[in-house]
Amino acid sequence: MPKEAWGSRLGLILAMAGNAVGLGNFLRFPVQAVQNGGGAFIIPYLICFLLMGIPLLLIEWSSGRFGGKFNNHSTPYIMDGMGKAKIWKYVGVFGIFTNIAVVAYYTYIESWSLVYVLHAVFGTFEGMSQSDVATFFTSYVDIFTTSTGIPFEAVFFYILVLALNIFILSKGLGGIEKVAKIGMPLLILFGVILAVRGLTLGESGKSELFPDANAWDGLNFLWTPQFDSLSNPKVWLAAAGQIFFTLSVGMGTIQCYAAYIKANEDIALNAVSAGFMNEFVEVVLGSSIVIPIAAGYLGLDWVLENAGFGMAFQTMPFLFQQWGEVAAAFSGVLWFGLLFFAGITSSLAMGTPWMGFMKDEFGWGKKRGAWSFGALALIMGLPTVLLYQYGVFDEYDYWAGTVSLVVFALLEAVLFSWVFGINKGWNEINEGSDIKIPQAYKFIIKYITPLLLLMVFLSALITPYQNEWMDSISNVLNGGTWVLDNSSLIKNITNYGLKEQLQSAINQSDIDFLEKK
Ligand code: LEU
Repeated sequence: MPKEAWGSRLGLILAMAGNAVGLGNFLRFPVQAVQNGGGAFIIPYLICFLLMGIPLLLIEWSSGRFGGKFNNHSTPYIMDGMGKAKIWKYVGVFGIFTNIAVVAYYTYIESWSLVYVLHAVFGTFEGMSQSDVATFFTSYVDIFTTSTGIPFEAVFFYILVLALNIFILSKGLGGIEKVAKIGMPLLILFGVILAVRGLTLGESGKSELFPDANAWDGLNFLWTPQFDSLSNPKVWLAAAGQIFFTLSVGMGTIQCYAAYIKANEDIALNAVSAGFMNEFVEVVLGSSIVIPIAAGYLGLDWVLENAGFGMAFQTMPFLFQQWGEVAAAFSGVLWFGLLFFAGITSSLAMGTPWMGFMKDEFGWGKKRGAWSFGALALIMGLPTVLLYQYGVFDEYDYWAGTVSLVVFALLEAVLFSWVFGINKGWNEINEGSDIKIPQAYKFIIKYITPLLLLMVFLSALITPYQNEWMDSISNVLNGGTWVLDNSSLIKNITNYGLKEQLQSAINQSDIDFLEKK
């Protein structure tokens, strides 16, 4: 029986929900939804949640609690205990590095949020034009605008946020639980207030410059289902990617949290509750803030053209100014405070696999575990801060935040159903459970989830030119060749750094065919 355990069921659910609810819910989801056709995205997204998200949650929660029974608290040890081959331990180690690479850039965004709370309070954005607000951000992260080549403010706050994470982690589960108990309710409260604003803004932001501004257009775009997207692999891949990222599956953080659940305690209901809580925050709150508020002032067309990660920091502070000085400060604190809480409850989770591993392998205590984690995160993270303009940040997001999650999820799904064995696995899921998971999930976990994960992985390998699947297939049927997109995994692995040269070497007639479409 593990000595350390969660203080209460509420604490556990809030910590697990805090792990899942993160920057992805507010920054990544709306952008993915807009870029993949709004209502066209939602159906594949929900199907991916049911067929991959829920099964992976059940796999991870039950694997974690199983490992905890043998006093294992880290993915290498938990996985090692589930399969005889030594390789599983190394798969677990691979999972740990995903966490460190994600936390490296994730805490950088966390630090922006904290800084922007302060700037909102001090009224930095007062009277700024939209382009001033946007420039404010670019010069914050820019190494070229400082004479030394080091963006000191950015580095300072990055290290401060890392230190805060180390401090909380060194307090152990109790510290994580406390932050989740404060952070999650506040996040939801802040989110609800902003969402009410988003949902009631209507046409009040209309101006001479933006006569089409209408928040309802943004909401309609997101919420009018379009079934034609169901045949487009591009949308499915984006939906699957968002599900992995938002639920924090495929990284091992859930296993490590679940390792501290007592052997006879429920996991089925807890896993499903935390998963649904994440979906509520993502689908309801995440889609009711940035998109309608931006559409309410700048119009849906602007949103469609400019939807991107930058909206949160480069546009929102300007839009808040439209509500007057006090309301702008207030909204800025709510919005960036919400992002900060969302971020920190997730980054803390990413510390636990490393700390658990050091504990299992070397018997390290919490302080040593937390400091060594912080040091690794700093070493990995400084390049994202100092070389932001060179795309280091995006590379981390691609390799750690996208590819690794799918690879790890596929391997753990195989381990659970085919090596550990679905019958044993199903018993683990149902042991002590407060709800009955439908029997169909036994079939889904064994066959459908691994198969879908394999398909996602293979499709990422061979993503066609400009992600145009239908056209590429018809090009091949017409005797052409399959032209890979630069975003395809194969290209990223083999042509790294040489993308342009190789791009120009591919068959021009195939490109012409695809571009004519
Ligand atoms: N689930 C988190 C989020 O939505 C991300 C994860 C990689 C920790 O932001």
